[in-house]
Formats: sequence, C-alpha cells, structure tokens
Amino acid sequence: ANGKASAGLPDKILAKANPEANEATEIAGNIMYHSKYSPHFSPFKFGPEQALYATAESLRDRLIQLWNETYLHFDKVDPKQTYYLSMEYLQGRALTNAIGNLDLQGPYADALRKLGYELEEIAEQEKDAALGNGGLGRLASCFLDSMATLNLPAWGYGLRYRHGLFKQLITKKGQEEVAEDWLEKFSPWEIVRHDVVFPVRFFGNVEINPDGSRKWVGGDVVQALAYDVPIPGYKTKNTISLRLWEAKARAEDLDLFQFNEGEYELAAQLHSRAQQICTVLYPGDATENGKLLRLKQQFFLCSASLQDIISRFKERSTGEGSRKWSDFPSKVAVQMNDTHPTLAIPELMRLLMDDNGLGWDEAWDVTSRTVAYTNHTVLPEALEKWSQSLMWKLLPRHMEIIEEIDKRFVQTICNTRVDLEDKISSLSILDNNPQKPVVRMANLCVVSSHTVNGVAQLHSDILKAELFADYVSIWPNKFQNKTNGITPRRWLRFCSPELSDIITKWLKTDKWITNLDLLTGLRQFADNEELQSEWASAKAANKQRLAQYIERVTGVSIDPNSLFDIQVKRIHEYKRQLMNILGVIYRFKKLKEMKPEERKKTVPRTVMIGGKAFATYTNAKRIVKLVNDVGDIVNSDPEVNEFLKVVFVPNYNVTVAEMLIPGSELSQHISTAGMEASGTSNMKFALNGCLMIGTLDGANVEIREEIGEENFFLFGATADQVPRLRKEREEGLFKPDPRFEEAKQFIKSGVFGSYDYGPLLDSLEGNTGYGRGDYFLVGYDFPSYMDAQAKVDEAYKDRKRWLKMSILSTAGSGKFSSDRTIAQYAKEIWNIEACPVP
Ligand code: NBG
Repeated sequence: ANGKASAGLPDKILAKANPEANEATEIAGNIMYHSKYSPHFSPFKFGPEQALYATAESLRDRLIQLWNETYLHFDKVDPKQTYYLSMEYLQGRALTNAIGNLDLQGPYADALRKLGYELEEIAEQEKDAALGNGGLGRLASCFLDSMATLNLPAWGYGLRYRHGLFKQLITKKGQEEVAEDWLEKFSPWEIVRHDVVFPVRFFGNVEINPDGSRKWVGGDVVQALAYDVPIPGYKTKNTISLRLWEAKARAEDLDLFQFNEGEYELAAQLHSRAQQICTVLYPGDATENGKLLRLKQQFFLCSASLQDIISRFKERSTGEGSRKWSDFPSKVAVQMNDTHPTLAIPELMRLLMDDNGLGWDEAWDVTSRTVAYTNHTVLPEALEKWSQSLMWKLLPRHMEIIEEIDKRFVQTICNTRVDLEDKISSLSILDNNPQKPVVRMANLCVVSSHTVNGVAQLHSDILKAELFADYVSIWPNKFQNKTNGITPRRWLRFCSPELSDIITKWLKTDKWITNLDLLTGLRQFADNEELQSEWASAKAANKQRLAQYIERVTGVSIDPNSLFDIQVKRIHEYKRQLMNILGVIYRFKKLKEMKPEERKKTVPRTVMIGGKAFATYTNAKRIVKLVNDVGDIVNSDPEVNEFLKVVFVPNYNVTVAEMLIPGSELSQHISTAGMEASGTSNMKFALNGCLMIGTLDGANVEIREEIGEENFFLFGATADQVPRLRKEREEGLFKPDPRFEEAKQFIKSGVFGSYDYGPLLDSLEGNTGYGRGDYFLVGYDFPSYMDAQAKVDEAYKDRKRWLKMSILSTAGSGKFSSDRTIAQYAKEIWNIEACPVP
C-alpha cells in the first residue's frame, strides 16, 4: 500500500489490511506529531530539515523507551558494568544507523514517502557529530555499537564539546580551519538529565582534618551536567548510553553586585570559565593557558564520570543490604582510552579516601583492580607528560596522591628488584628532571592498571619488547593484545546495502551482520562468474555514486571506469601521504613522456587523498597543499587527464568515509613500519572488498594473514629493520633510487606552482632541521612501493583475478569485527557478561 496508490483512503482502513503499512502509518503520524508539538521551527513548515528533526525525534521516542528498559534491567540484575572513558567519540550521523539497528528501514522509508520524502534525502540533512580526531575516536564509537549489540552492561563517558573537530576548507593557501557547528540548532539524539549533576573542583588547596585525613577545598567549582546519547544495539532491545558531560556554572556564581556596577565580564567570569571547558575539542596547547584548559577537560571528564559511577554503585547496593567497597571492582570496570583519562586514577583514590573514608591500602586495592589502560601509540610526542607545577596548581590533592603512588612503587622496586635499580629513573611516574619536572601519564597508567593492552598484535609486541619492557619484567601478566575492530553494521550493512544484499544472498543468511566470521563462506564462490558479475555491478554502482559526490564537492569529474585508489586518514608524516603523492608525481611524469599509443595501454587511475592536518602541524599542511597543487596541474593536463586524476577530498569525516570506502578498489596503508599502532580504516576497506597496498605495520599484518598474502600488495622495510635503516641514513650510507630523485626534482622544477616546497623536500634529505633526515624512510621504501604499484596495475588488467581478490578480501575480514574485539575485552579484561533485556 504505497502512499500515492491509496490516496484518499483513510489510513486506518489501510492499516488493518497490512501490518507493514500499519507501522508506516503510525510512524508518519508520529513524525507529524513531533513536527507540530515539539516545534523547533515556525509552524506549517515541513522542508527536508524539519523532516529530519521530526524523524529523529520519532526515533528518539523509541530509543528513550529502550534506554529506560535497559537501565531498569541493569538495575535489577546488578551485573558488573564497564565504563569506557574517552576524550573522543566520532559518532558521525545517527539516523540511518538507528533505523537500521532498530530494523525499521522499510517502515521508515514508507512513512517518509507518505510525507513526500525519500529516506536517503532526509538522512543527508544530518550533521556529522565529530567529537574526535581520527581512529581513536572512531574506535570508541564502533565499540559502543558492539557493546550494545552484544547486550553488554557497558557505557561510554565523554565530553559534550560545543564545537567538534574543525571543518577543513581547501583554498589557494591550502588547508584552512573553520569552527565546526554540530550543535548550531540542536542535536535531536541527546537527552539532558537535569538531575544528574556533579560538582567538579579546580585549583584550591589541601586541608588536613583533625583526624589526619585530607580535604581538597577552595578554588573554582563548576557543575557537570549529563547528556545521554542512546546507543541502540543491532536487532536487540539493549540500548546503552554515551553520557556526555557539559560544564556549567551555578546561578549564584554570577556576581550581581559587579554586574550592576557595569563590570559585566568580571561579574560573569566563573560562567565564562566554566563554558570554556567544553567549547572545543583539543584546544591548541602551545600556550600555558591552552595546556591548562586541556588538563581541565581531562579532569572534568574523569571526576564527573567517577562521581556518577560511585553514586550508581551506592544506589544499586541498597537492594541487597550494605555492600563493601572491596566489592567495587567486581561491579565496576573502568577502561581508559589512551592516557587522556589517566586522572581517573588519582581521582578514584581521592573519592575513596577523602570522601568515603577508605585507607590508602584499601583505596589502592580497589582502584588498581578497577582500572585498565589501552595504549594507542608508541610515538614519543603522543605520550602525554604534564608539567608538575601545572598539576600542583590545578589539582593539588591529586599531585599528593600521585607522589605517594610513585613513592610506594619505587620503594617496592628497590626492595624486590635490585636488578632494576638503574632503571628507576625511567620507570617512575614523576620525572624530576630539574629543567622540566613532569608527570608521565603512561607510567601512571601502567603502574596503576590491572591490565594494559595494545591495539594490534605487532603493536602489543612492540609495547612489550620496547616501550614497557621493564614493566613486563615486573608484571609479566599485565600485558595483553586486543586487535582493533570496526562495526560491520555501519561499515558494510548500512554504507553499502547493495554489496550487503549480495553477501546475504550467497551466504543464504544475514547472520554475518552479527557473526562476521561467516564471511569466510564467500571463499568457495570467489571464482564463481555469477557472483563476480553481481559483485562488479555493486562496486560499479558505489563508484558511480562516489564519482558524483567528488564532482559535487570538488568540481573534478572522474572516470568511474578508472581504478579508484584512496588514502584517507589524518595527515601525518609517519602515515606517508608524501610517498603517495611522490608516486603520483612520478606516474604523471612518465605519462607525459609516453607516446599517445603507449599511454592507452596504461591503467587509468583516480587517486583520492583526504584527511585533516592538525592546525599547527606545518609539514602536514604543506603535504595537503602539494596534493592540491598536483591535482590542479594533472587534472587540467589534456594529454594525461584521461589516464590520471588526483583529487584531494576535502573535510574528511565519518560521513565522507561512508561514501568513499564502498566505492574504493585500492587503498593505501603505507606508514613506516612500527609506527601505526593498528589503523582501522584498513579494516573498513578490506571488508568492502577493496585491495590494499601496504607495509607490514599495525593491523595490516593481521589483515594480510587473514585474506591471504597473494591478495595484498606488500612493500617496504619491516619494523625490526627500521632502526638500522635510520642509522645508515644518518651515516650517509643510503643510496637513493633514481625514481625517487626524479620525482623530487620534478617538484623542484616548479611544475606544480610557486609555493615553497623546500622545507617539505628537505625533510626527505639527510640533514633536516630535525637532524634526523628522512626519519620516516620515504626514500628507502620508495622503490619497493613503486614496484608494488606496478603489480597493482598488472592485477587490475585481469578483471577476473581482481574480482576474485576483492571477494577474498571481504571473505577474510571476519576477524576485524569490533564484536570480536569487544567480546575479548569483556572476557579477558573486564570480566563482564551479557545482560540482555528480556
Ligand atoms: C591511534 C593510532 C591508530 C589506531 C587508533 C585506534 C592515537 C593516539 N592512536 O593506529 O594511531 O588505529 O589509535 O587504536 O590516536
């Protein structure tokens, strides 16, 4: 019963005839109800934007219901619950995901059609919630989807940043940053909890009570107010919470006297200081003020979340009589997503000792059995170190606690491990170097956590063998690996429905959506011509859609029959977008030198590169500029542009990824071995049948193992060779490949414009400002990279072979479901069990 054919008939009569229509009618009614009675716009308007908000609110009704049922069920069963603390979540859009997870795709599409809209068109209206930077933030969001889907008692905690990650504009100057505005109107998904408010203190001093206990007093107190974003599981009632904190001042913090004296700013200074906390994600930290603000953000997240966790622990204990604090670790698991929430450790200690009267030993026992830490990088610049003086100023009581943890740790080492005595200065938490005394957050995490994990096998091995080697000798069982994963709902089922349907058809089940290992069932059909042709047409449709998108956002028209080659991730020298573009430059030069009939024999390629550079990371911004300049020249070259196009995809985010990944054929994961902890886009691409060119780094290693080495274009040095190669490079023993020299020379010749690429090119030479020339070994890996690229071209010419490899990529991606990752965290780190709502 579609809207048009049945026009005129009362919906109630139709509804009886067909239950699907019944649901669609009800939904349409609900959408109209919200448009009318939860108004955010002038009445009588129902454009696409109004339709989006009303549709989202109609879904939110269901989510609230499910959230409540889940909460009550957890309350009743009282299972051990995990709390995932993360400064970042990259949720992206939520509409398609919510409709899909609630299994309401058909009814919602019908309902909107009745109202004159296509579901896709309405979904396009939604803003992308980007409360994070890159892989680490998106990982947290994938984890929430899996926690809900696996019915696990688990919640996420984060901050409700007013402005998410900046919007990237590409101008003649290169990247420009503009404030992002996901809350410009409002978010239809969040539910404010005016009754969930906790005070968070900053500055002040420590007082000693008559009984010797200590108390943190004075300073500024701001209020943390909870906003819940419901996270629905896939085809389950369980709906968990992403609880985001917002900072607020109290009414009485406004100094009315000063205000009436005309001192408006002074009068409202507490309000404005509170407001700053959640204004932006990652405020610049070059200044002292910036550092202070970041530390405030971290503490704000930790303090509010732990107060909330403790109050829930107390609340739930009333049911079965008084519960002992020693039970806390069997009811609560706290996972720290990288070192950003490290302050959870001293804050939990403080809350236990100063507010709840526990002694040190008891508080330490509870804390160290509760918290666990995930490390996401070995890059030294990303291992957080906070200045001790800043910490004393902002968090005096926490510094006392950290000092005590450190003192006791060092004492234990001295007493039990004489062999480690000369290592103490690097193992201790406090680095008391008089030039620059700091707190080493990773050390605090390792010393205090019951479990520490890396995010891919190679990364975890490196942690154990290098970064944390001495700790391993103290606590051999503390260290684990949890290879990252991605949610197959967002990253295949919803972003590529065509391919999903084909998979379901051939596997004769859609159970793969929650049991991704079933994809191996595709292997037996990898050579099947019928599957191959269906596969090719789904891929072609996705490429077509992508080509239209690219033309719309960049104005560049690309050939849907060319090989779509994509590298999208944060711009960073270790990720080596520079190597990619140097390869493109070399290809361009060779194409220029060819005769027309020779060119015709080459495989046409469209190279797409996207990603944001941190605002103050100059070399990364130069890379963005270079890619854009190369694109301008190549795309307008009439001899070559039929065979090569280069596109910089602006403003890469989750939404853009959902468009790019399904349409990709080759993706690049080409970091210097040992530097990319895991990577997660590599998993998304592989799952979507995209072949990879890559180094033996991060999760690439495991992906290659799973999909088969013959289906992976491997090149480059291995992690264990890197130190020697760097040394040789420094000693001038490195002989560059002529192709590498030619590509660099071509840039220097000025073909790509007058921008000064000197500093960027210098970074590839022996003596740069760092004194560590070509630290990322672009020069060393370039020849094997180019050889691997030649193999890609060869393979692409053989359509059947390529399609087979593509099917095998998808078939081998089962391991990389975040359901598998989260099930392992649940069993091996958190010790929690599923708690499905009946
Ligand atoms: C990033 C790593 C990636 C990894 C993600 C998620 C940080 C600090 N680390 O390789 O660089 O995939 O974390 O684990 O953002």
